[in-house]
Amino acid sequence: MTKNEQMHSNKQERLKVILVMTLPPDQRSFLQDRIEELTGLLDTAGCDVAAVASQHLPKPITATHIGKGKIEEVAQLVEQHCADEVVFDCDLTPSQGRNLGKYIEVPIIDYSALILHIFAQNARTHQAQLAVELAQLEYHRSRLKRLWSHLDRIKAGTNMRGPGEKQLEVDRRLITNRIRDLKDKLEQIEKRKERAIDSRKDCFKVCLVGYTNAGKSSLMNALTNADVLAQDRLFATLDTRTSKLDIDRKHDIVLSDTVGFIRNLPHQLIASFHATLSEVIGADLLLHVVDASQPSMEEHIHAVQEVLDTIGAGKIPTVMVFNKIDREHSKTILMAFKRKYKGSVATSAHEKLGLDKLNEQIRKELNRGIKLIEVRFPISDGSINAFIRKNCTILEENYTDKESIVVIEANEKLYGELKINDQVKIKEKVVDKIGLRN
Ligand SMILES: Nc1nc2c(ncn2[C@@H]2O[C@H](COP(=O)(O)OP(=O)(O)OP(=O)(O)O)[C@@H](O)[C@H]2O)c(=O)[nH]1
Ligand SMILES: [Mg+2]
Repeated sequence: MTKNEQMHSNKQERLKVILVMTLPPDQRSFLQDRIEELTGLLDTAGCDVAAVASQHLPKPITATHIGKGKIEEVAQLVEQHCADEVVFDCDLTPSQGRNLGKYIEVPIIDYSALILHIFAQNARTHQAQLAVELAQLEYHRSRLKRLWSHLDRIKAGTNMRGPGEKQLEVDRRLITNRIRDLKDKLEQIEKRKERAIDSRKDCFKVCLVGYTNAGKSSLMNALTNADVLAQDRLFATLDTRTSKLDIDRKHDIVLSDTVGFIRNLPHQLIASFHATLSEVIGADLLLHVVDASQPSMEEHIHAVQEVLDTIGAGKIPTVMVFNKIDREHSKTILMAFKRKYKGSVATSAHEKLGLDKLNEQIRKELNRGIKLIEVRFPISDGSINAFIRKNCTILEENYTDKESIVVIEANEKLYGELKINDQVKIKEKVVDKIGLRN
């Protein structure tokens, strides 16, 4: 049984690890927060931190990331605590992993491997399992050499390849085939997902995003009757769930809950979770949920913004939601954050505080840029007629022999959709009448 399977199958048997922190000197003040976060991640992965070794080098050492003295210290800590693994707070190159392995006898796990392991542990649906397997294989493909290098020592001659190298080729081919297979399967799922998203194209799509454990799923449950899983566990949600948000008499609004983010989310995961993240990319509005009881909430906000930028969702209108305000936290800090992020809302999903304000803010965003427009379309075109009747507030209605002429209110989204239809002629009557219906 591999170590990962061992971690997975036997929850009672927890592993002891030595944690190595490598923050550069200018980030030293985050050390305690980062140790706590890593300890939380390791706890989720079924590991206990036996000891922490830190080194704050301005630039990592190319061959081993940390210096020789620190490696010796880590090796001693492993012996002293009979540790099962050494976990780094950062990513290691394959050669750094190999070099460190010469001095440290237990497995060495880097940050990406740890996050991938937790995702694998929590993947419940078929789609999430495929996406995690793909990310893990992409990660391992570049590290394959390490597994088989011991066989290379049995090389027969300079022109002959050792058994390790042949084995490596076989493994690489198997992995490449499996990766292709997984990508095909995920592409099929993505197509199905696109069709589902397309069927909601007339709806105003709101998506909960945020750092893992911020309370996105709890808010989803508090705002709708979706009944999604909310747990004090990192990456409890790895899929998307969408539910109707019944807060506006005219518009259909849907709310989606999705996978949480973390600092330095492995790029393999971002790529393989594309189908899941498509819900975020296609949203009209993001609710960026922040755990306001976390001292490092600003850092969390930046980490989430970074992921949003990476996936191309950085420019979607966003409402900041400072959640868990029932917990002890500094009111002055929260005030400063609310000032910085205009239109933000403070909530408690547990105590159901601030939910009306949040709904009001969503309605405001829905009506952002509302315009009063005159729309002319062929009287014979039933689909445009039906679209307008379903989605818009009609203020005036007239007819000629060939045309229907209606004066309607349309928000930016509806306006955009009408504008691309070449059967429709639009004349703006009043520009940007925000709050027209209030
Ligand atoms: N005190 C308090 N706890 C909350 C609140 N909202 C959520 N929690 C708790 O925070 C933990 C994480 O909540 P989730 O809703 O699962 O968080 P999430 O953002 O969906 O997390 P992931 O899916 O893992 O990314 C759970 O233990 C919740 O009970 C809140 O308003 N107040
Ligand atoms: Mg969740």
